[in-house]
Amino acid sequence: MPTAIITGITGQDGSYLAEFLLAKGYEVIGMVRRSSTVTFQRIKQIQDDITIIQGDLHDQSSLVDVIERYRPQEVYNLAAQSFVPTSWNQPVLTGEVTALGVTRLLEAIRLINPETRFYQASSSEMFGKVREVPQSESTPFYPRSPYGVAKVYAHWITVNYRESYDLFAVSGLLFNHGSPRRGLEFVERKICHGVARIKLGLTDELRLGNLDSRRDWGFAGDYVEAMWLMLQRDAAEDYVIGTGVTHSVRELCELAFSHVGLDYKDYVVQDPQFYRPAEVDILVADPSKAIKDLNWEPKIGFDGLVQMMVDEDLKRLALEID
Ligand code: NAP
Ligand code: G4F
Repeated sequence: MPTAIITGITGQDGSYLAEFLLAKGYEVIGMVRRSSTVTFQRIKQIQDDITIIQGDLHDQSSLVDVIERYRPQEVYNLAAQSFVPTSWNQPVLTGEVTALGVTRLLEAIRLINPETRFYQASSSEMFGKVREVPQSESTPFYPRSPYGVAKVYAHWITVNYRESYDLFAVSGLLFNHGSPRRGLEFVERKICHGVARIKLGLTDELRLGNLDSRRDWGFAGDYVEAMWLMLQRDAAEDYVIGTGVTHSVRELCELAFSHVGLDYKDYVVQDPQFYRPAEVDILVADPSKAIKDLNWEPKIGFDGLVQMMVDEDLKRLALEID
């Protein structure tokens, strides 16, 4: 039975990846940071099937301890300060966790178990002020936030450890992916959750920022399969993962509201507090390398994702009201 360690297992992607690896017969070890309250909401359905161990990307010795104890075949580094606006308020913390945390983990692997295969959760935010459309593995980076800058560092340190020490270390350049488990602060969940609250009469407005930026949104459950596929290859290479289709935040609003028979123009209020100091205007993936090498394709598109998220929030909120 292969052993995999997932950092960030309590997050959206961590929960889907853990379920995916359990179904493949892996022993799954989830690294979680200490907190004063339980953060296991997304993994409560599999808690008896996984092992939880404490560790923090800030703390080198905790990472050494995790690798030493389990000597895993695969490590998936999904942990990060992952919310872009927070990275302007907490740029040093974002650099410590999202950038330097990756070096700490790679050092632990290099020193203790260099046979471990390593996946780094890189981001389309690295393309930022895009140099070409669509974005592929060869598109130059131009990050627009401290988060994007930290992810560029994390990407290159992953490449550098591969080239310097011959580690099997890969960087997955993933475009936006959501799900009913997405954090409430990210725009697609904020909109779908807001639509459900409005439909159920719990509120009568939704305050958003820039409606004109465009993203390539897919379903998180599809994307964790691509992470695993990257680590099953003969050679370590980096891959862009996305749907190849882009939509504006406004289009997302139109679709989510119309799914429950409402018009977004009656409810959405633009609020300057949600504008960013520097925006990423358009992201759209060229996933052709992943389609060819990994035989990977997204199963759920934009419409299916938005409808699934609205329906799930309607169901959950209706139960809470009861
Ligand atoms: P998420 O839901 O925000 O989860 C982040 C995870 O990181 C949580 O489990 C969190 O733990 C953990 N974490 C934060 N700081 C930590 C620290 N110092 N030490 C250990 N763990 C820490 O993010 P996600 O959407 O699942 O994304 C997973 C990864 O993919 C992230 O690296 C993100 O930047 C990247 N990414 C995401 C997308 C996307 O669209 N979802 C696209 C490209 C790349 P707590 O539960 O304790 O907070
Ligand atoms: O949902 P967002 O906060 O996602 P963003 O900034 O694209 O980052 C997400 O995707 C990245 C991959 O590209 C990940 F690496 C990262 O960890 C995260 O998962 O914002 C999307 C767009 C932005 O242009 C933003 O300005 O939506 C716009 N937006 C408009 N109103 C809003 C809002 N974003 C948020 N969060 N909240 C709003 O009210």
